Amino acid sequence: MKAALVQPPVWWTVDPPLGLAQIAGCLKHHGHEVFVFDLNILLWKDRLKKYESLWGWEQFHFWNQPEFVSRFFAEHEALVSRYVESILRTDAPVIGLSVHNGSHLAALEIARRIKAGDKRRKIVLGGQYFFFGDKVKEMLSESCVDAVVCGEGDESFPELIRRLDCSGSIEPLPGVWIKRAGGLISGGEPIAIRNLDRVPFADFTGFPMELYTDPERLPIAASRGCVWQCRFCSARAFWSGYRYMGGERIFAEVLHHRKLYPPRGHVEFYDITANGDVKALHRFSRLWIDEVTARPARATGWKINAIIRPEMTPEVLRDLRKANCHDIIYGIESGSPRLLKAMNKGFVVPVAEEVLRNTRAAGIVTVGNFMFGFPGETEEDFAQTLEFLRRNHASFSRVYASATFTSLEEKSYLKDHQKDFGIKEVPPERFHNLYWESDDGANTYPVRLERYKRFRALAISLGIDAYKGVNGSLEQDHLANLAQYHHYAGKPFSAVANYLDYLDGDLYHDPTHRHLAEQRPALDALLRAQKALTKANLLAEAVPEAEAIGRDVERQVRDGAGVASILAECKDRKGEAFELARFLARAWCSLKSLPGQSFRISWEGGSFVLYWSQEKAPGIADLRALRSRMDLHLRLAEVEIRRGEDRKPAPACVR
Ligand code: B12
Ligand code: SF4
Repeated sequence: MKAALVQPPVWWTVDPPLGLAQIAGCLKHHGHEVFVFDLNILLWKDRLKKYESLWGWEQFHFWNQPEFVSRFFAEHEALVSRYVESILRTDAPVIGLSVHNGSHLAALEIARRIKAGDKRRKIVLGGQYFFFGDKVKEMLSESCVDAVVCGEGDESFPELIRRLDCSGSIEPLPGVWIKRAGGLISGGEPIAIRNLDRVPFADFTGFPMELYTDPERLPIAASRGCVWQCRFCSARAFWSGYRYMGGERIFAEVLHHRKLYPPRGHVEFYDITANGDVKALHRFSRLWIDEVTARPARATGWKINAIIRPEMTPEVLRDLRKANCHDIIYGIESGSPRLLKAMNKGFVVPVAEEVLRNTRAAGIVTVGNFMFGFPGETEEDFAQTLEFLRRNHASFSRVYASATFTSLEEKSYLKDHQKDFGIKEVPPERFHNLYWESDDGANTYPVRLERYKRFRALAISLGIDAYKGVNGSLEQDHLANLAQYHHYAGKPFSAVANYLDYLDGDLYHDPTHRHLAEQRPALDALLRAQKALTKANLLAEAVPEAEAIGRDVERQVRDGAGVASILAECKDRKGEAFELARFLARAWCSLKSLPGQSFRISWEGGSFVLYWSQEKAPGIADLRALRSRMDLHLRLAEVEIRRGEDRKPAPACVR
């Protein structure tokens, strides 16, 4: 049977999406004809300039915003329609879309267009978005979706298609949800594949290989799951248990790709933990050493994610290197023994130091992942991490400082036990995986960002390569994230200032322009309030009962009075006292015009001070400066949108 497979945005652009290639391999193995459409890379290639940086992974969250995604599709309509027509032209009766966190809305946009083109096509969704099962009903309730495959699709999807071929309808199978008689039916729990040696090779034929940004690299996954259960990690929830391919099976797949793609001399292992079974990894290395000794032209560099364990002996590491293992990335996370324990990491510091030293000594690029602000991390713990880096700097070729510091990942132990870790409780609608803070307020996003920066600065000063992020600039992304954090924390001025700083480096970033535009009414109201308050403060010097008037006006506003009725009540107040009440009433009333905002005016040291949420309002000059920068940016954005085709950078006079 014919099947079309589609990768919607957003996925990264470095190499072909392995999940889709894996499904393609499985379908071909069962004799189906497969057509692949990596719309992620195709749309990335021809995206409008204002969406240029949207493929940076710290910005994936924009793809979870319905309004943003529909605008993106509307603005790329001609392109999308062309691809949808090509999908329809394959005549494939079944079309599978690979969905991840960040691509579910785009998947629906594409599915709707396919169904509108031909409603007989069966649309099946699969991918990591459905590993937990909680998103199934929502997605399946969309009329454009016919079925959802939960969990690993290697066996269930080919079986679904086989039955469709026989019976003409989609049947419920373990892991597969379908629609029937107006309801949703589950075929039962998904089955995790126990024997990975049985899984067919991933298939990259049909992917536009010339478009991926790394021309040398091919992905492979030789195991699923992890042997540990670190508190912050969601690996266990994604992949049950730890399953791995034998050395021979890994060898066979690497060799297969090596022969098919001679220019692609690097294999990237997407295993979360490639050394969960050191013997299998070692066996693969020995086979690969024999192969490249016999045929040096086949030499392939490769890279793995690994855990620190004593079985990574100098002998194993030397063999890995001989087999051309270039890089090993170890999850170190912290140099504090106390914190490593709290994280449930399965190693102790001395073993880490030894394994790192031996890895480097074997000639392997030795990389350490570090994270910041794990709940309970004190300045002393962090100092131990810095000390660990100093002490072991000669063992590190590179460090990856986690750009999300400590993220509360869905289904991680940490996310599910926030209270036990002293994370401040917030209503579910305010929950944010990045912007959480500790009960005592000592561990916040800015604090974590600060530690991240100090860590990177130390690494750089020690001559260690400090990784700079994927597809973009981490500094830029942090400004955007900091802006969102301030927005989240109810500090709109700081948010606006960060957005503006962000735009200085990424002038065309459409979502940021829109965030700023959303802030404008609030800024205008605040500007009016601040002006009125400045006048009130000038008068306050001459009015002894200023504070009492302030309280009186505040009470009246709280009771719902407007400027006119407040002034009517103040008739008996004369001259400056009356004027003071007038300006205070104006300030209050313009603030009241901001729905959903919290603010207060307090009397401090003989004058009135305006607070907007927790943020002290900036002075009038700062406000003007902000406004003029904002206007300039918005004007440029509008000009840019009008200019359409001509997308040359605007003159450099941004500020
Ligand atoms: C490559 C990768 C990345 C890349 C690219 C990801 C991207 N979104 O562009 C980068 C570096 C950008 C990245 C970033 C992040 N990642 Co990541 N990443 C991976 C990694 C290593 C490989 C993915 C892969 O190719 N797997 C192998 C293939 C074979 O599996 P698969 O895609 O799931 O395919 C199977 C099924 O899903 C299904 N299937 C897939 N497609 C289809 C289609 C159909 C039609 C059907 C029927 C079935 C089906 O069948 C396939 C075979 O069984 C995984 C770890 C892992 N081994 O999975 C983590 C992983 C996906 N990442 C993870 C995390 C936590 C992150 C980050 C949040 C990290 C961070 N703190 O910043 C970010 C967030 C990015 C995001 N919003 O998605 C988590 C969970 C992700 C999540 N969505 O919650 C994972 C599982 C690692 C872990 N901790 O367990 N990641
Ligand atoms: S070792 Fe890595 S993949 Fe395994 S549980 Fe810990 S953080 Fe997750």
